[in-house]
Amino acid sequence: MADEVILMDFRPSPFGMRVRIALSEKGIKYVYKEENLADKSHLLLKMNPIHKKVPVLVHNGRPVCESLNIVQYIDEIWKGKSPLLPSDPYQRAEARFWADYVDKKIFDTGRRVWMSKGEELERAKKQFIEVLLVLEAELGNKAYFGGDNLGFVDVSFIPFYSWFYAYETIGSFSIEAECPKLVAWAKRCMRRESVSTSLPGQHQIYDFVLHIKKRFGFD
Ligand code: GS8
Repeated sequence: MADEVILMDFRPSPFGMRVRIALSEKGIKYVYKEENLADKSHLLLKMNPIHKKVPVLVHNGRPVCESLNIVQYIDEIWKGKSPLLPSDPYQRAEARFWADYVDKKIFDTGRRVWMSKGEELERAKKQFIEVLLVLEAELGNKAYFGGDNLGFVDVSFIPFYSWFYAYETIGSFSIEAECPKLVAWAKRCMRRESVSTSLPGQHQIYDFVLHIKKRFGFD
């Protein structure tokens, strides 16, 4: 029986983008279901009753939740093509550490950049750049965080590149000026079809962020 794969997602979600990239790297065909997060579907509430969030991967009727968990699941189920996690247990632990670092730091510090003003914005920008510089140091001279090939940390982090223009425009700063090697890495990732087709355009994300700011009264 052929696998039935459904992805419940929301286009601007960096977490959903991770899953789209992983599925594309593995060459898996799937049904894409866009969620309206202001009016969540019955299916989403049923498939992710604990967090009620996207992304959710539904594989042969069974839900898998939380993006990093989903990417690991995809890597384990479809082992043959484009391994994302290293086979060595220590390197695997390191990859999970850095993906967790991205998870804990980027979304929240980035959100402070686009939500705040004045001194708070200046503090947020400084902190955001510090986080990016830590990641740039970890990348070092490698082509990808995964070495010669795109790996788990790359898949976890690259979705946020689609948010860079929004952070930069709202915060009036240049990420490329602060972290040139990281931006070169991001452009390298973008040359891969799995990445370029999974990320929305940076201007689309910027418009989305402006819309959110207005809707929640942060503008
Ligand atoms: C985060 C998912 C998430 O925040 C993961 O999958 O890695 N740790 C989770 N999803 C958001 C959309 S992206 O900002 C979401 O579904 N929000 C709906 C809500 O909070 O009600």
